[in-house]
Amino acid sequence: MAKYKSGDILNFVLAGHGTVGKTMLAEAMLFNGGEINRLGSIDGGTTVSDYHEDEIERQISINSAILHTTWQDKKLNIIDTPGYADFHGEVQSAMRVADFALVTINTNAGIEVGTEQAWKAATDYGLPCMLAFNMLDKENTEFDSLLAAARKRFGSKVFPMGLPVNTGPNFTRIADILRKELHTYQSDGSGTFTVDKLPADLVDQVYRLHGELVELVAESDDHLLEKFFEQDQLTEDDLRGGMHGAIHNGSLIPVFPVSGEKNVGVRRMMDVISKYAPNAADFTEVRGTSLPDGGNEVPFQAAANGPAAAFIFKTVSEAHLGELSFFRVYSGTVKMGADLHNSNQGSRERLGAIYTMNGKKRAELGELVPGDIAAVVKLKHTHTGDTLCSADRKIVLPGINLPEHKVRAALIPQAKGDEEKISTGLSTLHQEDPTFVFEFDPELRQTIISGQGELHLEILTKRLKYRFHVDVDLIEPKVAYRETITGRGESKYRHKKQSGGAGQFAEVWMYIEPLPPGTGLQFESELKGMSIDRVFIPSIEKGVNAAVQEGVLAGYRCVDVKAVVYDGKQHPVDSKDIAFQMAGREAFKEAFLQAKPHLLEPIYELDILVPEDHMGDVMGDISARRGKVLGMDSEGQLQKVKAQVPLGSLGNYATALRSMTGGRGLHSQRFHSYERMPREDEQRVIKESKAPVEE
Ligand SMILES: Nc1nc2c(ncn2[C@@H]2O[C@H](COP(=O)(O)OP(=O)(O)OP(=O)(O)O)[C@@H](O)[C@H]2O)c(=O)[nH]1
Ligand SMILES: [Mg+2]
Repeated sequence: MAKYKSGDILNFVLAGHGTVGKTMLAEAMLFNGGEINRLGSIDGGTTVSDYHEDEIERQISINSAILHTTWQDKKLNIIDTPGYADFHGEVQSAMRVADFALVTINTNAGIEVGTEQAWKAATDYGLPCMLAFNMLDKENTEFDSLLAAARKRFGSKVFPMGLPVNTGPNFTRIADILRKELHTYQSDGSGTFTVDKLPADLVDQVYRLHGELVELVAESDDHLLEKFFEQDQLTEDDLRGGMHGAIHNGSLIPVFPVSGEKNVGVRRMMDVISKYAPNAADFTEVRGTSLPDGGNEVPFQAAANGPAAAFIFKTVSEAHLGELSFFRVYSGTVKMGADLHNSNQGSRERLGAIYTMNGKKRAELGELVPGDIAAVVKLKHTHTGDTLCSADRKIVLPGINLPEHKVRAALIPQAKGDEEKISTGLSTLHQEDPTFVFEFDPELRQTIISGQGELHLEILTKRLKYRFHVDVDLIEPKVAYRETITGRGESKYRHKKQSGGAGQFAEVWMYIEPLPPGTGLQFESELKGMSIDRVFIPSIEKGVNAAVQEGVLAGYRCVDVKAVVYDGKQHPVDSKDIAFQMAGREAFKEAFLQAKPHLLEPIYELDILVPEDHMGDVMGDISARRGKVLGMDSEGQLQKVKAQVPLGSLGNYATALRSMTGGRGLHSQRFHSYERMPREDEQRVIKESKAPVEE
């Protein structure tokens, strides 16, 4: 029998901007719950969460860590996510399986771009949120102004569950709004607190806030609201009874004043979470697409004794253990050895050993009820984002909201002959982490990998080295320019070869004209009379196609051109397919050069999120990159800039933006269109294309 019922399981994500103390807060929760007997530290590289080598070395979280502890007989499944923007995919996959988000904010820094990202990810999945105002043990923290800012940004439902009394290095005291009492925590990090009466100067404020909390909770539910109007208040029982629903439906967004590092306020936060936060039994209606009919998602009821459905939200490869697939059970009871169906791959999977994890520490688990999260080893065909289910009810659960790619690089093997190992490595890594993709671009003749940021790509190449034993370099990819024309061009090209062997003869008369953008190539014949045998038309077209692929000006594909053959000549013996191919190709090139040709460059559209005080730098940089700003909008306390920038001057924009804004800016980018290049840049590209190629 599973130890916990669905109603005893709470799944939540710790998310927020980078280095706001999420991992330390998780550490404090594990310590308070008795999972560890001392608090680790980031400096010492000893936290449960950040156990990977890269994380210890850089002192940031890179992977989300799946943790759990017990508090008041509830199982808290905590997913500690990285705040560094390159790893936002980890936040998305964690939110996908969580039931609520604990968005953590560094009280000194206020609402940051990572706070906004976390909030957006949570609301996109429809998750209720709570806020932890952290690091209150730092000098000069301003709890009140952050509270005001958060209410302005996230609404008046944002409500403090406590008021910090002595913020700063000696932070130990919090006035508790629900209980109307003063809690004084031990300063030794043990996390325990003593209870006292409120100090006289806080009584009024705390009682007033308690009253406001009652009103907020009453407003969350019609039945409670009626009672509230009748009695002009709620009983303490009604208040507590209503808290759960109010948090669940977003009518109350509790704020917890804490210091994770000093373990102050954390126990009380855990109390409130385990008593009132949404639990797995609140989500018995699960949506999925049934197979084989497909179509719209349909709701079905989760039941511990019903058919199984589980979602794989993360895959990691651990030394000595192999692939670990993290999953959440949505329906049915899942056991080791179970035969399940992978709906995404259409294959069968037998579950290996199931573990409940705390960072790298694992314990074997017999079975899992709906709502619980665990890891299973050595699945054969299952990847991140897949659904495993009973063969009697085949469904696909909704996938992960993957972030757009933000950086691209060309991957160059250091040694010849590694191509196959690299491609196996890349596909395995992509199956584990779908926020990066790779493809061989036949036009550029480069393997292009796209991901979330430079660090993301760097980590991937490190994984290629350690797991697949290949060394690669990342360089800036070539740019796929295009060639087109703005005028009409004509050519009468004669191809003639008589020296040695069989002769070749063909003459093609051709004109070309511009077509609207996005049309590509159109080839037509307006041949009249019998000057050229019709069997040669496909030969001419083949030649034109070859010229279009090879490019004329600088070796890039020609687009938006109509090529028309209207006359020509042939020879009774020497005219043949190859001769007309050659003539078609050269005629096109000649006509192209006369038709006012020019280069087009790919333009990318960017959405940039930055704090107001960095707007000047960001806008200046956009124009230095030959970009144009299309518009601005405020998004909470940040500015959102929409811009278009030529890919050729986009460089590593993610990194540039990070250094321009001290890590407070974010962007997303996508291809927008091809546009004409300025003359000067065009000449440079043409010149570079003529330069001898280094081998
Ligand atoms: N003073 C103080 N420092 C803290 C607190 N919590 C964390 N820190 C420090 O802040 C730094 C970042 O802490 P982490 O817990 O790694 O922050 P994080 O949000 O998990 O960071 P990422 O996962 O990399 O986004 C470390 O140096 C911690 O020691 C706190 O409550 N008070
Ligand atoms: Mg962390």
